[in-house]
Amino acid sequence: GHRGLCIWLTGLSGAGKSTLANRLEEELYRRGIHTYLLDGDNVRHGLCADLGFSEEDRKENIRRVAHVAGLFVDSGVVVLSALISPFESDREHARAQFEDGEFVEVYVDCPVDVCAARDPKGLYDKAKRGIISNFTGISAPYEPPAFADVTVNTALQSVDECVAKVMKSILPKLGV
Ligand code: GGZ
Repeated sequence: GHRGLCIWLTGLSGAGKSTLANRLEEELYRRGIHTYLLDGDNVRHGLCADLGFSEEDRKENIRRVAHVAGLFVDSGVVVLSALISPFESDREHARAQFEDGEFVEVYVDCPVDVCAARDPKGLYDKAKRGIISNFTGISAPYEPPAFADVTVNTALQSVDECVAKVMKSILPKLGV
């Protein structure tokens, strides 16, 4: 069997966290590794349905997801978390839930202009017009990670290249 692991993806809306997480799940599945994806979009419909986008609510969102991720990791599952998680302090709190080597922080880096040009859900447009407030990168902060274990740049690298780079760093930690 393999060890449990938390792969924590952080980055702006539209940076490619969900895309990367889904591709990583496929790669891990092919190797017989059991995964579970905790996606911001998804948990905010259930576990975190009562939370908005204030600093306090984002902090609570990350706390809950990190806690659930810890339960999964204890059971031997590889958890992928795909939350913007804009604050370093919250990401470090998440990291502190895990043993050394059980937490991999992946910075899904992409310039805000590129994310805003992609704008798959039209949210950047709404944020710029003031229809959505507290929008990360436009009207709310994002603190780039200082402690990322891996960084991928989705504006410069293909999805395949990003997947390969992350896989290279996590496979040794799985003991496979
Ligand atoms: C940021 C927002 C906001 C605001 C709605 N700010 O790209 P998406 O649409 O599908 O994913 C984003 C998601 C962010 O939720 P997270 O749980 O990842 O955020 S955090 O870690 O900061 O708690 C975006 C959508 O929700 N969305 N309003 N104001 N993103």
